[in-house]
Amino acid sequence: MKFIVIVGPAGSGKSTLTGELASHIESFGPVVARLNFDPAAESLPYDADVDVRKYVTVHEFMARGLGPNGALIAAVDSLINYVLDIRSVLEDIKPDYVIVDTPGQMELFAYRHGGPLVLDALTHGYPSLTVFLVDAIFLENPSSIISALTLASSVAVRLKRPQVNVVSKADLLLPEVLNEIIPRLGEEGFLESMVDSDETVDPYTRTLMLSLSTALYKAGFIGEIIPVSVNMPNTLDALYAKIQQILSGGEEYKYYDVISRDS
Ligand SMILES: Nc1nc2c(ncn2[C@@H]2O[C@H](COP(=O)(O)OP(=O)(O)O)[C@@H](O)[C@H]2O)c(=O)[nH]1
Ligand SMILES: [Mg+2]
Repeated sequence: MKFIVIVGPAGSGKSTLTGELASHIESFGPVVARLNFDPAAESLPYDADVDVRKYVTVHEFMARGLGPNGALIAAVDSLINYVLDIRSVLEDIKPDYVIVDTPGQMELFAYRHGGPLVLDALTHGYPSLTVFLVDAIFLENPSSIISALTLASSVAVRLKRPQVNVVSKADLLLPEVLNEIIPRLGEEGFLESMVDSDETVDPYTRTLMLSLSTALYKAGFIGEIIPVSVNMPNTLDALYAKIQQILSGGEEYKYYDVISRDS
């Protein structure tokens, strides 16, 4: 059993990718379990094999007086009580992969304790990785690219497992972004050169953006960013290949795409 944890902001395509990637992987033979880990999900575009809403829903916390956001946080925190049950249901299914569809409230994973804690408990003892989704609409200019990648890096340092960064809804990308910008993001100095040529930013913001770009590059964090669209099966092939490459590496797998470049 290997866990593929899909994380990303609300609307970035996590639930859709969970369903489509599961079917895609199954078409090659492996058994895949779809785990809905979002207690606030209204409807899902796939049949969940395990659904946390069987154990907790945001509605019961809202009925106790919490607002929607507080209720979700409390619901995710309370999942710690059910993780053993969920693991044993999964162990009975005996899947090769479990795809975990998470809530879009990024604070759960980027700041709060509960998100990483329940994911650690869920995946303990099994190989796992994060697939972080950046919505195609956030890749329009250097500042949105940098802010998306810094959010991705916040998640990586909190979840502490290998992470594949994906641009979701790649079918919506302008051809020049898909063909000329994304493939070059991992090149030394490329993001900095985009920042330099952006005349809309003031000097302070430019300095901050350049520092962040260089830091993300040096940490090997930009590496490869995989464009994925559920409407383009070849992109699902590329994502599955990357997942297999990382998860088959056992203890030896690389933390990110590329280990720190100046060491
Ligand atoms: N064009 C396009 N739309 C997508 C893709 N993946 C998801 N969507 C749409 O994006 C919206 C949000 O998707 P959803 O999976 O619910 O996002 P989540 O909130 O992250 O779970 C839905 O309307 C999906 O149909 C994609 O690859 N291409
Ligand atoms: Mg969803």
